[in-house]
Amino acid sequence: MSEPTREMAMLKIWGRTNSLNVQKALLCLEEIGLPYVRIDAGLHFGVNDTPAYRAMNPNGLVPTIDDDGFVLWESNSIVRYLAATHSAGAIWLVDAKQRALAERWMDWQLSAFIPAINAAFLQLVRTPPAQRQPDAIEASRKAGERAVAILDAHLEGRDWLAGDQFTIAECAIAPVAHRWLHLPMAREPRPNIERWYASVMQRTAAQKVLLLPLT
Ligand SMILES: N[C@@H](CCC(=O)N[C@@H](CS)C(=O)NCC(=O)O)C(=O)O
Repeated sequence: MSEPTREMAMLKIWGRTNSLNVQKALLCLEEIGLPYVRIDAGLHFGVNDTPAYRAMNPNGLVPTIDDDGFVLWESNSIVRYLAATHSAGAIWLVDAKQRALAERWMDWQLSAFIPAINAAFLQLVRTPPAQRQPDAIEASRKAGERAVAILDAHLEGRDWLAGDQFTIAECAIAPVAHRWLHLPMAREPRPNIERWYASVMQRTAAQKVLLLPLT
């Protein structure tokens, strides 16, 4: 007698759509074309402070995914897992050296890009004008400019961050670049980033995930 077959559960992702870390995972899911159910969580939605959520993700942060019982948190790890399991040879580069060059930008996004611009984002988008700290905004603006100068120089003469196509590097960097480019403050012109960002935004996945006001 043959074993009864079990339907795979659809992938679930917890996280609000205005979270940049959630956007990284959503961008990856949309690029891959994998069906998923998204559950609002974080900030005013709550959910991420419940015992049930913390049992999945002890950090109480978003995003978290559940892929048929396989639970994973940390947005870049989620991007790597989804791309490796569903997009080998496309957004997941199979060649180890090529992939390392893409993954480097994911690590740079976490360790350098977001730390540089986060204070400016929190001040300009999530802090009432009367409570803003101009010095904190200016320090973050300057740090952001130093970071994007590195990114802009890398994109000189390149269409994509690594290899010759949209990869996991874009999944991690594009939501942060989108945030930087839409912060209500003065910025230096960065022609290579602007050209690359325009290419990213021509893609249906990016239009679905990133065309939101900053909130
Ligand atoms: N390193 C984690 C950071 C996750 C994180 O900081 N998530 C933020 C949103 S971008 C969060 O959960 N904030 C609390 C909340 O939304 O309630 C990752 O990349 O997944």
